[in-house]
Amino acid sequence: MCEKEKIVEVCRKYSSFLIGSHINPDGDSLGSELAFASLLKRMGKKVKVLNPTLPPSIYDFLPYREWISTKEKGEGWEVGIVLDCSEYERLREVKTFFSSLPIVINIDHHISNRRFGDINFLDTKASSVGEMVYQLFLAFAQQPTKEEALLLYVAILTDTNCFRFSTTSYTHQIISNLLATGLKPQEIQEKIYSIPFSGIKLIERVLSTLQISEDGKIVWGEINQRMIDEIREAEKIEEITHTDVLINYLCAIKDVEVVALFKELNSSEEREQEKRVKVSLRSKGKVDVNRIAKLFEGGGHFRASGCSISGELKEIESKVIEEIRKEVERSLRR
Ligand SMILES: [Mn+2]
Repeated sequence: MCEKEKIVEVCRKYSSFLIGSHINPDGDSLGSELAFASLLKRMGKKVKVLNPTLPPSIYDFLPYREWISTKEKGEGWEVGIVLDCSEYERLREVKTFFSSLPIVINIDHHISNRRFGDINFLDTKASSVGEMVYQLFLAFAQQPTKEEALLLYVAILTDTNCFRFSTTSYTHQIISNLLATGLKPQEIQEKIYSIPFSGIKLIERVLSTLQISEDGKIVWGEINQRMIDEIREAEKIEEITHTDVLINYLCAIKDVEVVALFKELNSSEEREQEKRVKVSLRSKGKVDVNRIAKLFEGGGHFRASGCSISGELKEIESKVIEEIRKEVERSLRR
C-alpha cells in the first residue's frame, strides 16, 4: 500500500484530527492545511487546525481562516496531521500536542524532512504541499470545492513564486482544474502581491544596503529594526507586511546565483529579548542553499531556505556570506 492509500485508510477509520503546520505560516502551509481540514469536515470528521503562530494579515481573505487556533488543552485527538513542516521543532509551542498522539501523518516536500511521522508522505519534487494535497483529494475520489480550490491555488502560487520555480506540466494541469471551479486568478494574485506604500518605502531602504560579491554571484541586503521602526512611525502603521516577498525581487538581478536577506527579528517575537536574525536564502538553481541553511540549524529547499541565528546582525552577515562563498565556489567548480 502506498503512503497516499495509507492516509486515506487512516482518515476513513478514525474520527478526530488535529492538523498543524510550521511557525510563521506561509501560503503553502495555510492553503494546504485549511483545504485538507475542509475535506475531512466534509467527510463528517471532527477537525481542529492548531498552529504555533497566526497567519500574517495578507491571508485574512482565505476561506476558513477563522478555523486556525493557537490554543489547545489536549483533548484526546486520535490523529495528528502535520503539513509543510520539516521537523517537529518547527511546531514550537504546539509540538507536544502532535508528537503525543497515537498516529501522526507527515505530509511534506522539504528535502530536509526528518520523517517523524507514522506515515510519511514525502515528495521533494512536488512544487508545494498544495500539489500533494490535491493528489490526496483524488485518492479520496473527491473534487475540491471552489473554496478548497482557492486554498490549493494559493498554496501552489506562493510556493512556486507565481509558477516560476519547480513547476511541471502536472502542476499546471492541477492549476487548470482548480481554476475550472470559477476562481479569478488575477484577483487572488493582487490580494497577495500588491504591496502597500510602507512596503515600498522599506524596499527603498533595503536597496540602499545591497552588496554584491566581486564575482557578481552573491547579492545580500539587510532589514534592521531601526528601518522598520522609522517607517512605522513615518507611515503611522502598526505592522509592515510583505517583508518576505522582497527577496524575490532581488532574484531578478542578472547573473546572480545566490541572494541572502538578513532581517533583525522584533524582540517581542522572541523570549527574553535575545537578539536574533532571520536569514532568507534563494538560489537561481545551481547552488543548494539548503546546505548553507543546515550549517546554521535551518533548512528548507534546494532553491529556497532559511535559518534564524542568535547574535548581532553584522557578525551573522559575515559568517553566513563566508559559507555562501564556499558553497558557490564548490557548486560552480563542478
Ligand atoms: Mn511549502
